[in-house]
Amino acid sequence: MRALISVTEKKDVEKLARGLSELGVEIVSTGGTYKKIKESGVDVKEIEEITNFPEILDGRVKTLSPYVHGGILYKRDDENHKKTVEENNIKDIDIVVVNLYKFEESLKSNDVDNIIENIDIGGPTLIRSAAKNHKDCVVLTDPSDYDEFLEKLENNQVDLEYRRYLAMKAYSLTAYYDSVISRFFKDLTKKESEYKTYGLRKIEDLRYGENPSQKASLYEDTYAKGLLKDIEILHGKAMSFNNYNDLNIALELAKELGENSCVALKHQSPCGAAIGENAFDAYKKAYEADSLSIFGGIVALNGVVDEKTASMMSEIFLEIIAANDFTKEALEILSKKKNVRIIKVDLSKDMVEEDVKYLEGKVLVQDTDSKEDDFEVVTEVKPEKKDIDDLKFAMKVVKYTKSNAIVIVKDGKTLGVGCGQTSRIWALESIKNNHPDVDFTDSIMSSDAFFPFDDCVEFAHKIGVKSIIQPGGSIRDKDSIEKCNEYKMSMVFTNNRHFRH
Ligand code: 93A
Repeated sequence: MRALISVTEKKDVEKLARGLSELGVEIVSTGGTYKKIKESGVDVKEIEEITNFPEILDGRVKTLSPYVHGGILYKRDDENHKKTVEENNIKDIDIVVVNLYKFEESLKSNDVDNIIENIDIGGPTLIRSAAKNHKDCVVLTDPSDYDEFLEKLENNQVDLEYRRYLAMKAYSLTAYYDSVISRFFKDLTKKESEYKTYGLRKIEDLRYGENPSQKASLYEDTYAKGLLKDIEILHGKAMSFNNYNDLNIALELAKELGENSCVALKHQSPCGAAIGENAFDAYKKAYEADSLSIFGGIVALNGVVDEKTASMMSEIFLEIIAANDFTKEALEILSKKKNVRIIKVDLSKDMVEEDVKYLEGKVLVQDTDSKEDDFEVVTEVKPEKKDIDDLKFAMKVVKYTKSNAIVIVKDGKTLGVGCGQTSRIWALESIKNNHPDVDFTDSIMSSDAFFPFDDCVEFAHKIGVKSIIQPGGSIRDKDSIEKCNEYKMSMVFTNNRHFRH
C-alpha cells in the first residue's frame, strides 16, 4: 500500500506517518511535508520519484501529474484501467492525506497577489480525485481522523461506509474552500452571479425585499427537502419576499394540523386556524375565527379547494391561497381575481430539518422544533375527553405563533391569537382587547412557554377558559397549578417549549 501525504497543517503528521509506516505502508510526500516526516526518522519518498518531474512554477505544479492522479483514480477491478496503468508505469496510491493552503488566513494580508498565491490547486485536486475513487483510495483531510483511521486500518475495518464518510468530509472541505475563494472574487468584481457563494443557486430576483428599499432574490438549496420545494404557482402575480416568508409558516402549520385544516396568516403569525369536517368547513371556521385580520392575508388549506370553498374565498381579498389541489371549477372562480396567487402544494411532503439564520457576522443553525409534546395532566380536574383534541390543536397553533404567544380555541377553531408581545400576560390580554365581542366561555388556552406567575390563569378564568395547555417549567408552576385547582380548571404540561422569534 502507498500513501501520499501533502499537508500545510502539519499537526500530528509525524505520528500518522509513523503509524502508517509501521503497518507497512510506503509514504510519498511533497516538499515541506517530506522534510517534516524525514526529520522524524520515518521512511519517506519524494513526490518527484512518482511524477518523474520536478516541482515547478514555485510549487504551483507539484502533484498535478497523470502519474499521481492515475494512481489514485484507476478502478482496481477494471481490467482496462489495470492494463492502462501497467502500460504507463503508474503506481497505485491507496491513501491520500491532504489539507489545504491556508487561504482564509491569507485574506488578512489584504495583498491580492499573496492571497491568489494561496489558492491551493493541487491539494483540492488530490482530495477530489481520492474522494471520487473512495472505494479504492481512502482520503483523509482532517488531522482529528488520523488516530481512528490507523486503528481501522490495523483492524481491517476500512469499509465502504467509513470511506463514504471520509469522502463526504473531503467534498465538504473543498466546497467550503471554494466558497471562501468565490467570496473573495465577489469582492473584487461588481458583476452579480447566479450562485450565492455559500452553495445556493439563484432562482429569481424578487421585486424587492421585506421593504421596497431592500433588494432581494430567491435561492434554492438543491438538496434540502421542504414544503416550498416543488410548489406550483397556478395563477397570479409573482410571489414577493414577504409572501414566501409568510407562506412558509402557514404551510408548516397546515401540515402539522393535518387533513381538513386551514390556516389564515398575517405577518408571521396565524390570525385564524381551524380543523373542519371537510375543506370548506375548515376554511369557513378559519375565516370566522378573525374575519377582520384575514383580509389581505395568506390562506393555507390542507385539502382540496372546491367550487363552494372558492366562492367563499373570493368574497374577500387574499394575497395567497395555497392548497393540496383545486378543482377545475374552483380554479375558474379564483382565477378571475387578478391579484390573488393560487398555489398548489403537496403537504404530504417531508419538512426541512434545519433552521438557519444569518446574523451580523455569525450564523445560527438549529434543528427544527419537531420534538413531540408530552401530555401530562397536573391538576385535580382532568380535561374532558372531548377537549383533548382542542388542547393539542391549541398547542400546535401557538407553536407557529410569534412569542410571547397565547392562543385560545374552541371546537377546533381559534377564538383569538395573542402574538409577539414582550410580556406573556399582554399576549393574553391582547386577545380579549382585540376580540371584545367574542364569548370565551368553556374555551381552551395554550401558551408557547411557561407562566412566570399565576396572573395568566387568573385572567383566563375571568374570561371563561376552562382548560390550559402549556410547557411548564417555571419555578412558580405550583402557583399556576394551585390557581387552576382553586377555579376547578384543568391544566396540561407538555414539557416542551415552543418559542418562535
Ligand atoms: O501549489 S499547488 O496548488 N499545486 C500542487 O500541485 C500541489 N500539490 C499539493 N498546491 C499543491 N499541494 C498542496 O501543498 C497541498 O494541498 C498541501 O496543502 C501543500 C503541502 O505542501 P508542502 O508539503 O510543500 O508543505
